[in-house]
Amino acid sequence: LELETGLRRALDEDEFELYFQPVVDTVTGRTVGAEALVRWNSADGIVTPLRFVPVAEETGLIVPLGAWVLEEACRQTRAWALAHPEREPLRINVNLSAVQFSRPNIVAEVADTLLRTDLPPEQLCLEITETGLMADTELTIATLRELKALGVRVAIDDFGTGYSSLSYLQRFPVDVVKVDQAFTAGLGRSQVDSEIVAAVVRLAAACGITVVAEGVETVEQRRALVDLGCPLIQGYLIARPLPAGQFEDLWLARP
Ligand code: G
Ligand code: G
Ligand code: MN
Ligand code: NA
Repeated sequence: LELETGLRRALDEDEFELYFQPVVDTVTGRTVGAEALVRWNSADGIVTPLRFVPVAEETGLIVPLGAWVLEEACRQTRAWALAHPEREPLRINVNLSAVQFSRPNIVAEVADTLLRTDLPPEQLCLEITETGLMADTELTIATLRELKALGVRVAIDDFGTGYSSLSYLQRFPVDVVKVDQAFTAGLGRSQVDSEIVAAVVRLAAACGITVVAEGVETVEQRRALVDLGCPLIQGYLIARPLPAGQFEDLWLARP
């Protein structure tokens, strides 16, 4: 309850901030995009979303918070593109919780946000967890189709941690699969994890889906992912999630 009160006040007082973690092309080394990750700058220091997102979901506060995250991520991404027209525009990944995704007006909200922020739809990718996608499959597929019709991209987040099967890659109209960091951690240590990542990369390619390996922390893991043909990586090896200014500096400092 204390956390809930704090969250309400934090929304009113603008205490949330977006951090950005680069998503990098394994072949060119270029930063092609970023994942937006919310932070709460509370009076007691920075609070991780692991603590407050579940509370926000239970209380419904995820709706206004999620709307703020989406708007701020789109606004910032558009601002970067306008400030640096010589650079390839960044793709921005925004996490949508299952609660947000299953609201009847989610597609209209996304469309309105794109209009308000003037962000080209193809620059936005919405990340939805495997578990979030499974809730109601007919409705899920219909919503995914409507989002795709807007021109935005959709990613399955934390792939491999829920009850998904590989057949989901064919069933759900998604553009990106994010391989959970647990599998990345197993690369070079667990033959099975390596085989799983290899299978996901192969199947995704066959379905026209791109793959991001999350949680890349070592050069050995990056090497293994390059060898497996994984096109995109994200993780502490490249950068931690960074405040907007630091992310921009890193983006501009690289080719
Ligand atoms: O950013 P990490 O840095 O600690 O994030 C922890 C968890 O919180 C992850 O599962 C991440 O997906 C989730 N998370 C981070 N930002 C957001 C957000 O803006 N919306 C939602 N729904 N989840 C988020
Ligand atoms: O659930 P989701 O994948 O959206 O959340 C991403 C989470 O992973 C965030 O908490 C982010 O801070 C964290 N993260 C990003 N890169 C790494 C990494 O290389 N190692 C670890 N352990 N966590 C990471
Ligand atoms: Mn994510
Ligand atoms: Na993830």
